[in-house]
Amino acid sequence: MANERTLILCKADAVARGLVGEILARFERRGYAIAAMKMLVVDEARAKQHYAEHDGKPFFKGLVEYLTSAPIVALVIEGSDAIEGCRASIGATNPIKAAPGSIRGDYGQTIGRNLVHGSDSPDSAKREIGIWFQPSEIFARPHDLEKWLVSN
Ligand code: D4T
Repeated sequence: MANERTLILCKADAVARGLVGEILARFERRGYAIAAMKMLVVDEARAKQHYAEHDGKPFFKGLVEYLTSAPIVALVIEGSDAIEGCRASIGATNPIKAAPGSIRGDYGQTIGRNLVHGSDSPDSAKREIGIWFQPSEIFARPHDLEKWLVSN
């Protein structure tokens, strides 16, 4: 088990359809913490940088258009084995193949509108978090949770 941070994007369809709360609730209820979060409109350069590994593929242009088409919510999610765990919660890339109970399996129909992105490896997570967040925008997980549950 490793404490990991992963980059999550609630893409344009997730925001437009009002599913951000539902998506974040799933991560939080699994016990992962939100370490960073922002809503933004993505410019083409950042979208291309994020999806650089797919440059040249037939779906690349549509992917960049989709990511830049409307506001998204970007997050850093933290927890034990968060990279693999969040990928499991998100489900297979193509929603039609994603297991019921996963985000894509419950809310998605097509691969071109698959709602959420999650980093797929520690190297990707490091690279992607650097694209979307400054170090000063990322916060430590609360280790003093008791303080927020009890009032005096
Ligand atoms: P992301 O990166 O968005 O979390 O998706 P995955 O990690 O699950 O899948 P991916 O990197 O292989 O694909 C990135 C992105 O491209 C879209 N896509 C992918 C598409 O529109 N057509 C395709 O044939 C493929 C393979 C969907 C996700």
